[in-house]
Amino acid sequence: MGSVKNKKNILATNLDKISLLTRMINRIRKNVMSKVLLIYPELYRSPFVSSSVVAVLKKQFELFPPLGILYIGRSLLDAGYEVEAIDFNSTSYNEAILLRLLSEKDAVGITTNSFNLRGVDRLISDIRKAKPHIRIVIGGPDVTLHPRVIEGSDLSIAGEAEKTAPAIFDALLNDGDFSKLNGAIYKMPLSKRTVYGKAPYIEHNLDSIKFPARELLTAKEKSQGYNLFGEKYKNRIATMITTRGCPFRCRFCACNAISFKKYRKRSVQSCLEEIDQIHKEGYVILGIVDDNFLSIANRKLMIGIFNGIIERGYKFSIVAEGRVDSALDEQLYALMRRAGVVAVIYGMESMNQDVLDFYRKGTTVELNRKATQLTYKYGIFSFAYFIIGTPFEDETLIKKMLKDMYSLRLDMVNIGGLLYSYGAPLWYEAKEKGLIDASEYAVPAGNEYNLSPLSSSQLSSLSYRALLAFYVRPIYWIRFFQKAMKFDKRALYFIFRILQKVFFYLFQLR
Ligand code: B12
Ligand code: SF4
Repeated sequence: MGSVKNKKNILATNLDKISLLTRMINRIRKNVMSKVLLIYPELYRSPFVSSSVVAVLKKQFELFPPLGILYIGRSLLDAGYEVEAIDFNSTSYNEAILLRLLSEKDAVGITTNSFNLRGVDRLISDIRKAKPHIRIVIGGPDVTLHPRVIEGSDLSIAGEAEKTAPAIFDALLNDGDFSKLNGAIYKMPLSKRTVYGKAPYIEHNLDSIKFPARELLTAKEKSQGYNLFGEKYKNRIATMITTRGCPFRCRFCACNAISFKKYRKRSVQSCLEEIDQIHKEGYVILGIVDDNFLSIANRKLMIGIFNGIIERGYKFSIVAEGRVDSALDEQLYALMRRAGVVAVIYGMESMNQDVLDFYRKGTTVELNRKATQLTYKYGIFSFAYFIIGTPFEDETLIKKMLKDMYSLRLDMVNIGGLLYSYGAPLWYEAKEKGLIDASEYAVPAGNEYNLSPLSSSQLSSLSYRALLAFYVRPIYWIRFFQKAMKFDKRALYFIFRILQKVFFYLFQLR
């Protein structure tokens, strides 16, 4: 009797195994057949960012390939999907291209941020016209900040998604249960009631994420590339990210809401392995696109990465973003130069200490000066962001601040009006004071909302005029040519290309 029972048990276990195997094979076969298109939509003119800046960005700043869809692409490729990707900032949007890409696709994944929503709307409507029943899923910073179903899509996903992407597309394509998906937001088919799935996913161990599938956007035969640095370098620009989130809490910045206040770092070893791969794949320009890479808070990782690049003898031209507190350690600048950093982008925000304190920036006007001096000394191109429009900044204070800004030896600046954007501490404060409504996701500072003594259009025109004035100063050019001697040859070429494009568009828009 016992042995019959045993045999039955063994048979049952084997049948279980066979059925699991069959399900796995079916799933793999299904996935092999499933074809996914990932899209980074076109940036649209926005009512709240200076239109000149948006236009310059839109027309000429196909700076870097977007990483989000490349990470998701890698994870889908590994799961057996066929994947194509397109960035409609590097390849101009047109319906014919979209139609070609959509043919034979089963699903589309789109990244949205708060600045490309109009592009996303048009995209979804064009996709639906061409393929009414194709499955569409939307993710990205705007959904994370403001979890909702994006009109016309089947599913929206808040949070990070490289680990969950196969499950998301599996559910999407096989009528799976969305409620089990992390960060899912969708509507019930009949009642149209909005339903939220499990909590958004956030990866705690960044080293466990596979490297992005860069080939999806830079393969010559498929992509128009990123033309900012010229034809020769079009497909030789790579980006990477070494940390997610930020340890600081500036009041105007939504970064901590997007990363759920979780600051995470990769190990030096993982970053260098990715850099080895990027080098092997022939990329020449490397953008390190962390929210905050250059910072004294990130000193160990910076030193490890830059030393690794120097030891390997790689000759990248590197661009990185960060804080001026990096100026507390001059050695970092010497190291950056040796590792091939050609340009740094600082969030300086203001040359008025009260303004910096209002933003809880945690930096000083003196550090702004020091960082500019060190960037100058080591022959690195400096680009800094400034913001005007705190509640106490009148025209006199702003003009004084701009004068102080002009005294810095910066190579390029961007001056924008303060934006109360959803997710940033200032947005919540203004909402609590009843100055803005919960439904207003990006409000430009201005007296229309009692947020500034000046109107938003005054702030916008002040910033645009200041931007132009910055470049027409003779002293700017004298300093620039003095510094140009310090740039290495390739950096100089890139820098001239950037400036040439900026001027062309700034003056064209005048
Ligand atoms: C590099 C960068 C740029 C570069 C390059 C852009 C590019 N091609 O990627 C440049 C300088 C051009 C740029 C420009 C701008 N940027 Co920018 N940028 C970044 C930055 C620093 C890194 C982006 C990145 O690669 N992240 C890493 C990847 C892995 O994350 P991710 O893209 O969010 O993708 C993950 C999830 O969102 C999700 N996901 C993404 N897409 C999808 C799709 C699907 C289907 C699913 C399921 C999931 C999913 O899964 C991904 C993997 O986990 C981010 C900040 C940040 N840390 O993300 C800001 C950020 C995206 N930018 C921002 C802004 C405001 C801008 C500008 C408007 C700036 C300006 N004032 O002009 C412009 C607009 C550009 C545009 N085309 O829309 C904001 C957007 C905020 C918002 N409310 O939406 C961010 C979040 C910065 C911030 N803290 O506020 N930017
Ligand atoms: S502005 Fe920069 S330093 Fe401040 S919180 Fe945002 S990313 Fe961090």
